[in-house]
Amino acid sequence: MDEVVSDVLAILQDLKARKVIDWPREDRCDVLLVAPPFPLTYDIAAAKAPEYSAPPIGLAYIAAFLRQAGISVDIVDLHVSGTNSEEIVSFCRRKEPKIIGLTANTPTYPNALRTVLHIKAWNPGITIVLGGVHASGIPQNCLADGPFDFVVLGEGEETMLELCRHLLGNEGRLQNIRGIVYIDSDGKCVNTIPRLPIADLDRLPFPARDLLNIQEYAKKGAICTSRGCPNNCMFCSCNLIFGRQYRTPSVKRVIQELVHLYDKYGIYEIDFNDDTFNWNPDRVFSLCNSINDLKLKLRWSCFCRAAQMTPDMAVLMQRAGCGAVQFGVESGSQDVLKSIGKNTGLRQIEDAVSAVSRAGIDEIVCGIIIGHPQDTQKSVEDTLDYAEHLLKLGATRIMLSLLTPYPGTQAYNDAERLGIRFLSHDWEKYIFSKIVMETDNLSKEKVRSLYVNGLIRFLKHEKNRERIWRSA
Ligand code: B12
Ligand code: SF4
Repeated sequence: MDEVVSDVLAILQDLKARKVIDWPREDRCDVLLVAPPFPLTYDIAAAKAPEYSAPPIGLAYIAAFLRQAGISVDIVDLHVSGTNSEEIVSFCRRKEPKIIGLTANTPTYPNALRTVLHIKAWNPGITIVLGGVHASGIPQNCLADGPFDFVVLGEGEETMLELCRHLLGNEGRLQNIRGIVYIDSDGKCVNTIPRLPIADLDRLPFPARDLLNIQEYAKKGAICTSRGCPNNCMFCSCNLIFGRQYRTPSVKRVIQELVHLYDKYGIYEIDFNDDTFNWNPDRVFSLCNSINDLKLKLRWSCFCRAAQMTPDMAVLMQRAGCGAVQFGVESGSQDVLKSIGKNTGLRQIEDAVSAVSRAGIDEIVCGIIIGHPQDTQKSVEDTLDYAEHLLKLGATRIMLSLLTPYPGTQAYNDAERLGIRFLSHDWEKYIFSKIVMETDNLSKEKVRSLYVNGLIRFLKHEKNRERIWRSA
């Protein structure tokens, strides 16, 4: 059957080359953006699991920016279309792109690589650009893997546009495009000058959700109302993407996007994907007041910093439709919090959880990490006790993770000094629930038993509650 299909395609290609027929313009694109499938370390049914079913909003931003500049572009999310990275070739045959742009975080990187190997086997001449957090952490390693031609570092809209203009229309010089890494004709790795973050986020068009089958995702309403986080927690990769400068579009622009989501897609359940939604309290007040004044009926979730949370803020957020808040608590030991650069006090965390609970926000998720370099058996046990205490204060779920030193983070770059010993560089295992490292204080066996004990302890608690995190 495959042979018949490729014969027919070959005949069609030939007729097209001789201008006997022309394929409709909208089926072709110059740039095809691809999200790889999740690794099989996730449940085979991960494609349908609500907690992982989210649109690749980064690619949708890039697509909208390119399209606005007149470049034809499409997106394919191989994750929702199944788990087979070979499928990409049939898309490429149809779309005939000149440039393929892939996104990857660390666990999806191996599948991004597999996907590209299929593409290059089909067409060795096609240009492949890799973006996203993994490549931003270790660009040289990704290029050394072979099939990628360029890595785009961090925030990708402007860089990808300049790169596409250069590749498609020979505009500008490659060396002058900020924020890219590539191997030049002498085999030298070139790392161009870093790109400055986009100052005016109102300039960005809304993500091109029309290029995604948005209704297929459980978390259809993903939206970013800010970029960047001024903190520098040693395990976190966020700064690799949007940097440490906290930037926001205007409240008016955010409201327009919320209205657009409802008018165009009927979406009113929103996940604010911001790294730190409440970094600027004035903005939170202003946004929530606008939602309330306009009587927008929304139900939303966000990631907040405990240190910035106040009772007034929590009440206003609840009135504006906030149904779930997640705090990165990380540890119940003040010394460990200090050592990881968290800049939050235990008292602030307790006050924040109590305030959000009293305000009547249904879901309060507290993220805890086990295995920090300074962690000992005692500090982890204290942390588990502390998490139990937070449940008593109103937290509804403890999300327990293992420290995972993602490429480009301080935990990764300074691993030796911090006493981190890598046990695996199988990136598919970098999902917070597999042991990929150990320290002098905590062997992998010790970490495993503490982690399992913690899971059992909190599972029991969750079972007693009938709330399910954002998955309705
Ligand atoms: C919301 C979120 C989720 C959601 C939705 C994910 C999604 N599909 O968007 C859910 C809950 C599903 C999720 C799951 C996970 N997540 Co998550 N998530 C986030 C969060 C908070 C926001 C993501 C987002 O919307 N970003 C906004 C968009 C616009 O940014 P972006 O996608 O990075 O795209 C920009 C650039 O990276 C670049 N770019 C990206 N791709 C490309 C491609 C090309 C060609 C170009 C040129 C540029 C480019 O340009 C874009 C626009 O500027 C980030 C933190 C963060 N700041 O990114 C963590 C983050 C991405 N998640 C992380 C992790 C670890 C996970 C999980 C592994 C957790 C787990 N235990 O399973 C899973 C992985 C799921 C998977 N297989 O992909 C880590 C990734 C670290 C790493 N090195 O891999 C992050 C960075 C958090 C952190 N603190 O470190 N996540
Ligand atoms: S963990 Fe949270 S507060 Fe710390 S750097 Fe990352 S996004 Fe910012």
